[in-house]
Amino acid sequence: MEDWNSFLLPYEQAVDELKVKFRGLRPQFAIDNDQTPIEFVTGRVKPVESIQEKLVRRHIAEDRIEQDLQDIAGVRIMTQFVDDIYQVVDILRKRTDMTILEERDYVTNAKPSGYRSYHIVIEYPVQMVTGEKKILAEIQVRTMAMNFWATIEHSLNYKYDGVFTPELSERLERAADAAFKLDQEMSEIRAEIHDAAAQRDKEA
Ligand code: 0O2
Repeated sequence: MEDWNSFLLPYEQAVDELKVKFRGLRPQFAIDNDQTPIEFVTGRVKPVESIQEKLVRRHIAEDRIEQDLQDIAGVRIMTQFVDDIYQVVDILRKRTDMTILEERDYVTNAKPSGYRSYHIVIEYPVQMVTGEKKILAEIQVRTMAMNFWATIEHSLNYKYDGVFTPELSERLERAADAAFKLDQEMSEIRAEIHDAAAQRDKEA
């Protein structure tokens, strides 16, 4: 690639726009006093070094990068509860400012590492000075507990690449299961609180 800076410009624009759009959904829930399914939103453009590493690892030719590398623009939506993930996915499916190309449900089907998240690949139009440019972006929707695990596992994997013994991988996988159990417990607690509140209102 001759000029990474200009190549990455539409991706930077897309990440900035998507962050604003998804963050903007939060106050809309607050108006109706509804619990917002979106806790916080982050986004990043994949660093050039990671792009290059992924091109090699996935045997992608540089002239196929725009079609074959789906996560140069990446946005994460964090939720409180597992159910909220699917509520967010439904909201995204109804949007007319992006087209969903692919969905991967690693929430129900965790990766062998223990990783859980809902991945959505979208085609997103960015208005450049030269006209419209459609780019691919990946949206990852996950609970805060899933994010806690994935963030730490990712940084350990990156820092200590190649020294993961099977025993350490297994411990990380068990830690991911523990995070998921925490998610399930929080959902059950919420359900019980809802039931108790409904009962109290009925009796009042
Ligand atoms: P970064 O730094 O987050 O950008 P592949 O990349 O080949 O594994 P694929 O098919 O391209 O997989 O896409 P997939 O699996 O839907 O999404 C890949 C991205 O999901 C990763 O991007 C991570 O963000 C996240 N991810 C997937 N598996 C794991 C995992 O086991 N642990 C953690 N922490 N994150 C995971 P990158 O490019 O790896 O990294």
